[in-house]
Amino acid sequence: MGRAVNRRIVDVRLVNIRDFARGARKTTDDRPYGGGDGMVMKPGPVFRALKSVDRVNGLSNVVLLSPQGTTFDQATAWELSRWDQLILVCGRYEGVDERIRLTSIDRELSIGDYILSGGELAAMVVIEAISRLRPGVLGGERSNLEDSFGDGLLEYPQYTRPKVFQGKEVPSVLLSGDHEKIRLWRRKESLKRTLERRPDLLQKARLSTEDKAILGTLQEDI
Ligand code: 4FV
Repeated sequence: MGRAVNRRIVDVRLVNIRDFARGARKTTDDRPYGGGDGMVMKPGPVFRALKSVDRVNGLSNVVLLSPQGTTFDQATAWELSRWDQLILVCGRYEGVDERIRLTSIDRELSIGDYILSGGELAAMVVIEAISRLRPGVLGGERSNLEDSFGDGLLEYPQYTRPKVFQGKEVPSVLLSGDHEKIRLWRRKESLKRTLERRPDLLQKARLSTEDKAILGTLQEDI
């Protein structure tokens, strides 16, 4: 990310919502109408902060990070990586006043079903996942298409030197130099791992005839 920012492939700017708060104490939160614990982010400071951002030729998307959003995934990362500008709104306290959603938000994203203290870490996750899909960010043209979820499956097991570690050997096929055998072994391992750990992904994955044949044999073995 540092290299991407230094090489101006990615530009990350911060807007402090408190700079748009009013009153002596520049409060950004208040008690929830209807009672209850915790505080809510006031709509005014967030609304004014959003208004202060110069939009890049209109192709900008305002994203609110919150547990109520659709779950962020690689497909969403690819989609958002095509935008020229993303404005990521990071909540605090119990969340932002609903009228921010109703007036200013294009989409809502969650990075997972757990509660953080603020949306900042979720925004950082989104920034990293999207930035590495921009051309020139990954060193040595490392293809991000081979990543996990690149084709909707979990990645195959990876090995490097030494050949034997803790008494465990690198699978001989990977030492064979037979690229077709290696491709097939990796595909089988990806399908096997996905079937065992994330069968839900198989519904969405783009599977070839060869994949379906391999899956057939794997399902027989179960
Ligand atoms: C969250 C998530 C998240 C909720 C209240 C911030 C917190 C606090 N954001 N994915 N999970 N946000 O937990 O995106 O304001």
